[in-house]
Amino acid sequence: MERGKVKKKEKGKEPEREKIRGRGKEEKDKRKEVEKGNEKGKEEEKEKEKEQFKGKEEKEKNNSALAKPQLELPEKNNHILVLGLDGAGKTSVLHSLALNRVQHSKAPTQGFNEVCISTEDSQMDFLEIGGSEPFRSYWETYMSRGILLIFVVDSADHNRLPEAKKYLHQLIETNPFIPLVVFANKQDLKTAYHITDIHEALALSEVGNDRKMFLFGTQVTENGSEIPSTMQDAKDLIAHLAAGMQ
Ligand code: G3D
Ligand code: MG
Repeated sequence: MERGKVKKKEKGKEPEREKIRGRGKEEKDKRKEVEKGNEKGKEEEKEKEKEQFKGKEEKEKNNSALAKPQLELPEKNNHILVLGLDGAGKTSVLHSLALNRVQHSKAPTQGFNEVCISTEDSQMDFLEIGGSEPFRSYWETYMSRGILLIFVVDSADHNRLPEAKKYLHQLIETNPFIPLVVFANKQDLKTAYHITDIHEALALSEVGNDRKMFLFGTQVTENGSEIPSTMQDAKDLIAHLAAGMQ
């Protein structure tokens, strides 16, 4: 069984929004991704994509849903938030976690992406909020409602690490107990900082004694290849943490 749902709305001064949902199940040959683009100030669609995601026939069923800017902000309280500066690799990492296969993003996220990953034991609702300036104002709004924060950084983007650090610390100050999982992404790049340097650059020793904090080096390289074991480990941990926060 598979389902797809596209929802798009636009209103007033709100940023352009669009919502895409795609769900894949165990069927090996089926892959589905629905993607639409919409731009503020324009009434016409800018892009529309459909692609079938292939659900992996292992122990789990993967349901993925992506959303771009949408008028009605997701109201759920149990989101796993995926935040970080634009270009860090949030969407790529999310797609890859959902499919257990490397899947690069196709375009910068202009709003929100919701991705639901279901396993036999649990369901995880991820919410990625775009990392470019116009969307950062939404980050804090969601912090109080999130159950887990995944913060993604581009380990090779040395110049913007201070900015990433600033936002990360602003965010976690608003929610002293939310567990934090940091993805030091793009470890495949030669210039990428090692995770120990990322730990220091982001001042992760200062995230608070009462907070669970984990740091993973991740990479999303060749499309279609299996995700690295570190990412699988991260996914398992996220499922465990999320289950503990429900
Ligand atoms: P974002 O959602 O945080 O904004 P994206 O980031 O997932 O859209 O990724 C931004 C760019 O980084 C994309 O390239 C994507 O393919 C690339 N990328 C993501 N993860 C990795 C990684 O681990 N290693 C490398 N080398 N590249 C990665 P484009 O070219 O589309 O901008
Ligand atoms: Mg994105």
